[in-house]
Amino acid sequence: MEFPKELIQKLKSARSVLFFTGAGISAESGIETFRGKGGLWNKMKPEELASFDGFMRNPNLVWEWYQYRRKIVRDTGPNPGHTTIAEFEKYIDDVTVVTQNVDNLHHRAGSTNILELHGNIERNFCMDCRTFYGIKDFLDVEEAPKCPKCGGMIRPDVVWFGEMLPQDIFAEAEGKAKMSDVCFIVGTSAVVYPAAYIPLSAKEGGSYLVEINIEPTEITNLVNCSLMGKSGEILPELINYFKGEI
Ligand code: BJW
Ligand code: ZN
Repeated sequence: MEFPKELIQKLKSARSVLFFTGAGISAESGIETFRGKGGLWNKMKPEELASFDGFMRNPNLVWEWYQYRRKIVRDTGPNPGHTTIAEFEKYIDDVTVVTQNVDNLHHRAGSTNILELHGNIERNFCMDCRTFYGIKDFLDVEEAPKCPKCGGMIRPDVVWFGEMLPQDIFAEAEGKAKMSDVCFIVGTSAVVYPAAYIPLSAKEGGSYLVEINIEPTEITNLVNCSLMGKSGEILPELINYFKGEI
C-alpha cells in the first residue's frame, strides 16, 4: 500500500500518538464485531445482553453469554494489528491506546499505556460490596454467581448501554486526544457515544486524523487520511514503511 507523504511526515515529527480502537481491530483474532456484516447485534439483542435491565431480567442468560465470549478471548491472542500498535512505543515518545474493547488484547500485545473506556471482560465485581474479582474466580461457573463475601450479585466489569463510562478514564482519554499530534481511529464504527467524542476531541485539538477500517464509517468525512483495509495488514505495512523512512 502507498502511504501519503503527509502521514509519514506527521508521524516522523509526532511526539504524541493516540490509537482509538474498536471491535474491528480484534476481528482478525476471531472476535466478532458488534455491527456490520456478521456483527453480534444482527443476531443478539443489545437491550437483553448489554444493559443493566436485561441483566436484572435474566442474569443467567447474560452471564452465560459473557462466559462464552470469555472463552473465545482466552483461546485467541493479539493479532499483528495489536502488536504493531505496541511496537510503535519504540519509535514514538508518547503512545496512548484508548480502546472501546473489553477483550484485553492490547495488554496481551504489550501496549503499556491503555485506557479502557468500556471496562474489561476479564473482571467481575459485586454489585453490593463492590469487591472486584479476576478471570479465574468464576472460571467455569455456568450460572450468574453470588459474591462469596456478601451474597450480592456478581456482574461483568463492562459498560452497558445507559451506563456511565469510568469518568476519570474518559477525562484522561479526552485530554490525551486533544494533545495528540496524530490520532489513529482503528476498526470502529464510531457510532457509540460518548466514546465517539474521542476522535472529535483530537480533531478539535488540531491532531492529524487517520482512519483504518475495511469500510467507510460515520467519521470518514472528518479524517485527514483514510486507509481502507484490514488493520492487521495495514498497521504492519505502515510501521515497516515508517521504519524505512526514519
Ligand atoms: C475492521 C475489521 C478489520 C471489521 N480491520 N476494521 C448520543 C446520540 C445517540 C445515542 C447516545 C448518545 N449518547 C449516548 C447515547 C446512548 C448510547 C449510544 O451511543 N447509542 C448509540 C449506539 C446510538 N451510549 C450509551 O448508552 C453509553 N452510556 C451513556 O451514554 O451513558 C450516559 C448516561 C448519562 C447519565 C447517566 C447515565 C448514563 C454506554 C455505551 C456502552 C457501550 N457498550 C458496548 C458493550 C460493552 C460490553 C461488551 O463488550 O459486552 O460497547 S456496545 C458495543 O459498541 C461495545 C463497543 O465497545 C461499542 C462500539 O462498537 P465498535 O467497537 O465501534 O464496534 P462495531 O462493531 O460497531 O464496529 C466495528 C468496525 O470495525 C466496523 O466499522 C467494521 O467495518 C470494522 N472492521 N473488521 C479494520 N479487520
Ligand atoms: Zn459482595
